[in-house]
Amino acid sequence: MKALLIIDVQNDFCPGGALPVPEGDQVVPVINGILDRFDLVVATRDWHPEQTVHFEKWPVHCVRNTPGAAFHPDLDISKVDKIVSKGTGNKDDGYSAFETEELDLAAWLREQGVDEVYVCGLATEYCVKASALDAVRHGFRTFVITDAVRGIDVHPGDIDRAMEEMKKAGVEMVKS
Ligand code: VGL
Ligand code: ZN
Repeated sequence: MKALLIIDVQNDFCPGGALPVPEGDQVVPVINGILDRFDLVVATRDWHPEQTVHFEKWPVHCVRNTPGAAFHPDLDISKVDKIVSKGTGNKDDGYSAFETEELDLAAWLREQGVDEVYVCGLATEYCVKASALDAVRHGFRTFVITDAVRGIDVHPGDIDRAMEEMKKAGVEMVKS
């Protein structure tokens, strides 16, 4: 069973948002076009409290229940089976979809019969990387859909380094 894990395709991570990922919105049509190929679709959302240590590193973004935290309006959430909120605590970054307060995602995916996890969304070197590395650690065959992710590259080369780190850990790179 194949699951698609859509990471944080939210307004604040798209151009015009509070923490824009360059071309972040360009993943939306790519993701919409592949949804039907998966047995299960999970979408995460960065869902921060108003105050968190995370905002010492980053501009305030994706505060829960604000327009910036909403999914990109063109993302087809009608085909999403489960929405997982992450970054909900105030003491850490909460980058990984596998470290949330509300759900043991690895256990839940396994219960559904999932053995392959395909990761897409934003941002490549933060939440996509953390989630893909955790998926491998939890024993899933793990893929990153390279044309359905975008990164920030705060320090030029961050995205490339993240791709290498994921490959070394056993993540496979595929195109949509
Ligand atoms: C993310 C930076 C801050 C992400 C979340 O979703 O990759 N990046 N918060
Ligand atoms: Zn965040």
